[in-house]
Amino acid sequence: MSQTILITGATSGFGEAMARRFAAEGWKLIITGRRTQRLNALAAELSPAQVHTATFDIRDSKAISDFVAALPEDFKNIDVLVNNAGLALGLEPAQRCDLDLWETMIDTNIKGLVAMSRAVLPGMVERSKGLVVNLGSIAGNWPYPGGNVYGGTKAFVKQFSLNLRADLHGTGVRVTNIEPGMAETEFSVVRFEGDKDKAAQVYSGMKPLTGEDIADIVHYVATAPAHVNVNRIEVMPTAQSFGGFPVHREQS
Ligand code: NDP
Ligand code: 8X3
Repeated sequence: MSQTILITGATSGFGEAMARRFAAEGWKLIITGRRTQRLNALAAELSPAQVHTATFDIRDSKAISDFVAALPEDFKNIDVLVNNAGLALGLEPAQRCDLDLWETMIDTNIKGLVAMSRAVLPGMVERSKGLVVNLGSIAGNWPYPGGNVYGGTKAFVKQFSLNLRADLHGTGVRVTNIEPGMAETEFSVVRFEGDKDKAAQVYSGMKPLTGEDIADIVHYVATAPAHVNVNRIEVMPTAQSFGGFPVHREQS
């Protein structure tokens, strides 16, 4: 019998690539996002794969619980939940940031992910089977200028993932945090409020990760034997590494 994967944020980037990958491997898909047309187009493209689509804003916790309660019988037993929907907004230093943008990141990357996990976990625990894959980021491990609240949300996602493991001890339910570096999706277009040229500059002259790279990793984690729990995977493009610590020197 084919397994069921729920992927949030499947209208572009990682989520869309995961949907294609898991459909090709014969999984049943539940795909979500705010852009209905894109979800429908993806479902049509993936036919004859069994795909259930749902349009809602991940920041709306009532919409999440209603969505999970109303899942069709065929899709109720979720084997894998990928908490992928998320975003970065801006790259300004903290003292100049727009508080609304900070709150949007917190509501989406933290509160949305937490609410979806809370809605799906009871079924997994009842069935003694399941996997939650969270999309963290290198930004949750390493500070960088302008990363402020985005990095803070991803540090939350990492620690929440590890704490879920502690709570789920003995239930058979697995949890993995995926922590990618630079990947070319719509991520930077969103971060720079639709400025495609500015977004393209981020990846200019280097080979970034792709949605397919992340889909490969998630597929590996999801198909590892039931006794194997991958706690965390941090992955970067080869062209990206680490810098030193900047020192501010006083003029003499
Ligand atoms: P994209 O912008 O391409 O995709 C983001 C997805 O999230 C879209 O499908 C979008 O759907 C969905 N989403 C955003 N806000 C909401 C919302 N309020 N309600 C419902 N869905 C929402 O970016 P990526 O694929 O790159 O990002 C996926 C995840 O990976 C994010 O959590 C991101 O932080 C993380 N990540 C990305 C990296 C990168 O460099 N690209 C690196 C490390 C982590 P819609 O707009 O239709 O609602
Ligand atoms: C996205 C990667 O380095 O832009 O999470 O924060 S980075």
